[in-house]
Amino acid sequence: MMTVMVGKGAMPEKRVTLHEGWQFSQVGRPDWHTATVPGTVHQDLLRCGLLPDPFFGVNEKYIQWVEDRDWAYRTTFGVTAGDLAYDAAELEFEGLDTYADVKLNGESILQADNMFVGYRLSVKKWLREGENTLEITFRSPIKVNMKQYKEAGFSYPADNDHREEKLSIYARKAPYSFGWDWGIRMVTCGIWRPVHLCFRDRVAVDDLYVQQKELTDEQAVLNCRADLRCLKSSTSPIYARLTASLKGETVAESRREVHFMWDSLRLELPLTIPHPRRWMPNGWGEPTRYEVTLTLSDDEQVLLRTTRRVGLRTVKVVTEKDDNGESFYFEVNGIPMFAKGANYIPMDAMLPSVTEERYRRLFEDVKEANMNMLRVWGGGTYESDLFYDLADENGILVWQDFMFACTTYPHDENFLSRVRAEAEYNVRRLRNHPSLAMWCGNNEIEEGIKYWGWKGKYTSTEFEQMKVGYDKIFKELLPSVVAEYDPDRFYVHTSPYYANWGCAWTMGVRDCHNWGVWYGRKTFESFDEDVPRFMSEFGFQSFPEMKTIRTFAEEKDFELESEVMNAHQKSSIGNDLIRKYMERDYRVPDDFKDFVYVGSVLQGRGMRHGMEAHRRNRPYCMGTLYWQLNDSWPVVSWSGIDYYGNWKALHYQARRAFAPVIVDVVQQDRALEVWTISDRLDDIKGVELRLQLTDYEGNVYKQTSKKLTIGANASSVAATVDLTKWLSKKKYADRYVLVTLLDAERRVLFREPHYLLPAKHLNLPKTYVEVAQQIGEGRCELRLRSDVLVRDLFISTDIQGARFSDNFFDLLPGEERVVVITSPEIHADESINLQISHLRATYE
Ligand code: NHV
Repeated sequence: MMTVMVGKGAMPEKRVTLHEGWQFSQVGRPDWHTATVPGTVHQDLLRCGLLPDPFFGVNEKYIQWVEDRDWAYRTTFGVTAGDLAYDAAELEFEGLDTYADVKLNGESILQADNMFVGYRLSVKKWLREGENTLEITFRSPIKVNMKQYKEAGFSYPADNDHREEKLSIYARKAPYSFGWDWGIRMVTCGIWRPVHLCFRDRVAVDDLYVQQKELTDEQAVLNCRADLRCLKSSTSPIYARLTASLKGETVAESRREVHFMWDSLRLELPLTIPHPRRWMPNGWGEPTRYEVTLTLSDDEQVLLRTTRRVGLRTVKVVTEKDDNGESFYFEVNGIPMFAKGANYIPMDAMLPSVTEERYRRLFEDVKEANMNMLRVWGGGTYESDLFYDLADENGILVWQDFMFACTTYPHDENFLSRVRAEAEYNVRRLRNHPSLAMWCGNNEIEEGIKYWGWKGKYTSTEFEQMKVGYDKIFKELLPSVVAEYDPDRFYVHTSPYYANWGCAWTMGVRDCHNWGVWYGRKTFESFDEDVPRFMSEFGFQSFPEMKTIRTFAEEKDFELESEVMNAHQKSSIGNDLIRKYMERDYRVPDDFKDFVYVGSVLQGRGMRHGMEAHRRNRPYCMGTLYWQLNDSWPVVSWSGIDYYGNWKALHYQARRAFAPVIVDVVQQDRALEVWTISDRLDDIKGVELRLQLTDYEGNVYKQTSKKLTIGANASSVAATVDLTKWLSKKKYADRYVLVTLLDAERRVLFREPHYLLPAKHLNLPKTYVEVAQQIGEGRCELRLRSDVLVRDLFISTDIQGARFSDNFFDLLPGEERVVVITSPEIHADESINLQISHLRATYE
């Protein structure tokens, strides 16, 4: 029996998560199993032993049946009389994947159809005191969308969708889960984000938008807009108090008394922060954040409180026509910023398994590599709140794609309304983040329409309709949503904007995906010539290291084209291209493990060549984002960090190429042009640049040095060397130029060898690397030394995910180098297994 409290005062908001007691079942079967929420059906099946490890061997093919079935989830939860005394009870789903029919106590309350939106439902009328039942049926996206596919009479381009019937385009569901050229196909379903039940009195805050109106050294003027919903009309007022605070200290405040007379009310409150501290991107200073808190109270107590962490900064995307075409760069706090970073893909094929710790670690990896930008690429998801919080906290700007990639999409009314809902939801969710730099409609769809031969593949009506749909979604719908909800943020309908790597003259216009290296088989040196205004994608594949390969393959599979390796190489031309490029610059090892190692060196050095060319060419080129930062399962791919968090050579090389101050040597056969490049905001005075012609034992034959000032936020030629005066060409194989940059306090800013020939032509010496280990709890310190130069030294351990302070570097003759390995699996009393690889050890 329900008790009704009479004349009660309003109560503070109560929020409970509904993550307990869930069970799942295949629809039509009697057996129910324990489920985890948030989660996916694949994770649940795995935990119950009903699926083999999808990442192992060729198991991908044994899990495909899951997508064709419907899956049911259910739980029960208790509600008290006190809960029911609240004015409102709301059920909040942050994400349902994807076609979900939700029933509460047998009553149908929601038919969800978009993984990318959250749902809030007013449920008080269906709740009862005691036990309540929540049931969700996830209908197979294959079955749901097959109908549309059959009706359409043609198949959309969607080449990355690894099933004969291309259905992914009909579902508003992460495109990569249908397969990608680095992705396992796992068409998931489930309650993939948190579920809450919220009880509130009088008032709810649907949204709090903190808009920056003005930012100068003197003050920041903010306008905060709260969308309030009245849950019960009353004549007594509600008091709104808005504060901004920095490290716990209130720096601005405003108050308002609100009288509710309608269902909803938009409350606008200004805040003026004196002498604001700016949010700065990584490398330029602190990403300072203020806390803006809205507190709503009645005469007696606080009803609810909601906080946003905001950063005060300006970000302008500058696109100006000039003689070369059109620029594209980010001006942050009024200063042109060279963007350094990578393209981010979802961190897992089973997204809910990504823990906070994994997200944190990824952002450490990004920050440590001197990056200041990530592009959240359009074939994945709009990321979790935590992701953007971490971007804010670490000073990493985010280029945010809407989730459309590499294919055209339908544009019927139903589809468009789902897209609108998703755009509104996510723009409102993300717009308060200082890290959010821009919106982009899609990945490579216009490029596809123009260059990927779709015109010839479809009838003229089909093709014209695809173009109509393109304009509707990317040139009308999405920009109108951005203009309405996030008017201060830049929007562009696609990436790349215009530049196409197959068409050199277009490269002068805005951002470019340069796949001339890799697909176009162009040399890494072509990066010196093919310089765009902003490189938003360029990449080269490599295998993950052996300890990652061992997680999915056995010794018998260790062959490039074995069935298991091929199941983990989704690019049909991948192995061939890796070998072709390796042949150009390296001695290609016969041994599989050596091939894997040299492949990583190849990718790292080749990609670094591009990053340096892009930085050198500033301000013409103002950004470089490598493809791709991470992996969603253990696989051969373009990534710099593998699924288990191990950095490939690429990520170490990116860290070097992206250091605030670098030296970049450009060789024209018999001359060196030595550049200094700095992203620092101060001039660096009293710097010494030293160039030493050295042999592999460390003997110096020639040297030159120069004192200089490195200009702020710029690149320039610091020195040139006429090699004909230094050595004959015959000696190129036996010498290198050691490049050192010392600051005024004689600290090393940069120190690395420049080789005069490709690695395969060098007479590298055979050597033995001495290694001393000092082990402590969680940490192992290595001291490495060799009498002669060691090139591309790679230290590996069996410890999955161990972190290395450095790796894939050249050990200079006679110099000791300290490398620290950290992992919770390292224990003071146990020595660890180490393997040392280097280039000279891969051939006789
Ligand atoms: O193939 C690697 C990556 C993809 O994973 C991802 O979709 O947006 N890649 C390649 C290209 N774009 C992307 C460009 N691809 C081509 C363009 C034109 C001809 C051939 C390939 C990413």
